[in-house]
Amino acid sequence: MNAALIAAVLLLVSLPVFAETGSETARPSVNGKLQVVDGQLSDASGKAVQLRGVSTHGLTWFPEYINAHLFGQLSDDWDCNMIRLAMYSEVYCGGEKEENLALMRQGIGLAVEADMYVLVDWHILNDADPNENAGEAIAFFESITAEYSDCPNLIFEICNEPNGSTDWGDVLAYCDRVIPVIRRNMPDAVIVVGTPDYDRNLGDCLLRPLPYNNVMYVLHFYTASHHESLFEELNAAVDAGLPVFISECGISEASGDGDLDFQWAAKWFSCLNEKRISYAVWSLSDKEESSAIFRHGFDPHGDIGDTDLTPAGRWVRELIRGGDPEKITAPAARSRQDKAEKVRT
Ligand code: IDC
Repeated sequence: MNAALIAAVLLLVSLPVFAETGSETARPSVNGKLQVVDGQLSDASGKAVQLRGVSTHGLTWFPEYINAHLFGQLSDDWDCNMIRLAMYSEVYCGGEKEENLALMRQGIGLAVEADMYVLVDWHILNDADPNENAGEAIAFFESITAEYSDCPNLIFEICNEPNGSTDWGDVLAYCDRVIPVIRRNMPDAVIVVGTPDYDRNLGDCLLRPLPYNNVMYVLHFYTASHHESLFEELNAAVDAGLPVFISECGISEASGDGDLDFQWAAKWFSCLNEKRISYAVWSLSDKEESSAIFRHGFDPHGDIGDTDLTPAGRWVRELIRGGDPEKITAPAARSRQDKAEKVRT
């Protein structure tokens, strides 16, 4: 057999494997504009898709991470088909609007170049109720949707994590102000909406769903903190037909630091893969906290080598590349080197 024939036979043998595992990665250039069909995120033709990617840390805290070489590696080498751009509303509204806007625009442009979907995140956190800065949010979404109205890559996350005393009624009121603004410029864009208690309460959304098409409800989990009850919250909501989107999750504790829990990570991500639920993992940074993907001191303009990754980063890369969550090798505990690094700094 000559080489070309061998290659053709190998290709034929491998095709059914791809079809069976559904490991093909949806891309904006191929799959086009997204929509929600029967509770499932789907492509322009109505085919179910799962987006897998990472979330930046606060844009202005890690601005160097918004660069073409890094985004290119995430897309090509990690197989990310989505990136989330986390723009802290408190920082934006607190006087750093221009810096944030510039990084947001740059990030969107680079995501488009790298053929990834991009989640535009209005990252409320200490501003616990999205209504607090709703005026700024409306102006922001109005200008971004006017600017990118023809771009199929964009998904809008209109409030990161409502918390404190904010209830679903408050979020609904905010949605009624913001969603029509987005819809004027982009009538079909997918919009994902934060839920009360730091995106951990889907029950009220089931009782009072939003009166808009192409919206999804957000749940966030951190595998070293969130186990049975939140896992059940997700499963019950999805089984009841609610479109759920995991715009942020981690394999650390909810603080973004502390222990990693790979066993619960396997359970959570197996469930997401099985149900084709999209997710972005926190965070694309080298901050000295266990959820960071990169070791402290990583040069974000350089090539990503294995030793640049933290234990979380190594696991997450295999996950996004399509590894079976139950089979990805997990380090037994934080390595001595990690602990030493932590003590030194
Ligand atoms: C955390 C960061 C941490 C930062 C803190 C406050 O990891 O470095 O000091 O925010 O800005 C969330 C939030 C996300 C948190 C993350 C981890 O959406 O902003 O980032 N987390 O605590 N929800 C649950 C966990």
